[in-house]
Amino acid sequence: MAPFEHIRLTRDGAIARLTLNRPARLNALIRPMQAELSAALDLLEAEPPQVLILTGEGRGFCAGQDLTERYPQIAAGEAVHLGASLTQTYNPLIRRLNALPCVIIAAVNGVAAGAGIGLALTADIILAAREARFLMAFGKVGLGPDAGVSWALPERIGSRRALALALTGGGIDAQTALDWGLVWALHDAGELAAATQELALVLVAGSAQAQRAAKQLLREKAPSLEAALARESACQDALGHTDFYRDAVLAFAAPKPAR
Ligand code: LHQ
Repeated sequence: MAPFEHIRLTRDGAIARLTLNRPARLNALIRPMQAELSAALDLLEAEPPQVLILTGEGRGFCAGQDLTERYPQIAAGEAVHLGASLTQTYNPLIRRLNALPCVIIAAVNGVAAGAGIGLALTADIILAAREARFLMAFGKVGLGPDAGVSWALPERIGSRRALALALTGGGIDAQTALDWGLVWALHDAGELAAATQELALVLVAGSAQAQRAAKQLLREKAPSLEAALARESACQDALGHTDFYRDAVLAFAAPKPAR
């Protein structure tokens, strides 16, 4: 689709695939890569696919921030301003991925560390290779969780587990991630891409409007049952006017010829 150096963005009908492409560094994030991700988001926002697959090239998904990027500054005794880096680059990326109306599948092909977990957590469905790991590497380098992890991880695995991981800087393997509900399904590494494509095809056969509505209803949790019921009613009211719903009801409930 577009010529990038550190990422790839391809599109096949209603399915787009965004691949982090710095395999020698386990797809660790550097500024030019973040700029490319921002340009990719411009394209995805202008023409949203129905399904976006987010994955990594090589044996890693994303090792988080590239720790060599700030080495010269730190080695020279200069101050680094991580807050500015977050507000200017990471936060907009996470915000924009979360705001995409399409279904996002993360195919976590290998290690996801630090901000790499944040990227994976922007997905609605996470598939993972059996060898994948989720490492809260922030703690190991003396940082707290960022890239939306402090918000999204407790929501998926519970606040106590998320806090223990943040405090220890530890990680979990793919099987634990599955057991804790972070991951939807595990696949052998060689089969992850095909399984992801298969799921994407199932999704594109469904109603994009209904998927968008489900995403909104479930991700932006209503503050009360009454608020949820009101939002559901408004949603169904709109979805009841779609061709998809009309065709499905006609196909299912039309009188069958007598046998
Ligand atoms: C890397 C990295 C890496 C550079 C592997 N950087 N080269 C922080 C600051 C600012 C703002 C925003 O947010 C953040 C949040 C964060 O993301 S903080 C967390 C940053 N990430 C890490 O601390 C992870 C560091 N990496 C590791 O601990 C290991 O590499 C893991 C456990 C991910 C993988 O271990 P292995 O499977 O044993 O692979 P490896 O260590 O041999 O890595 C392969 C290569 O990738 C290696 O390079 P080399 O030239 O020796 O082959 C690594 O240096 C490089 N690499 N992560 N983050």
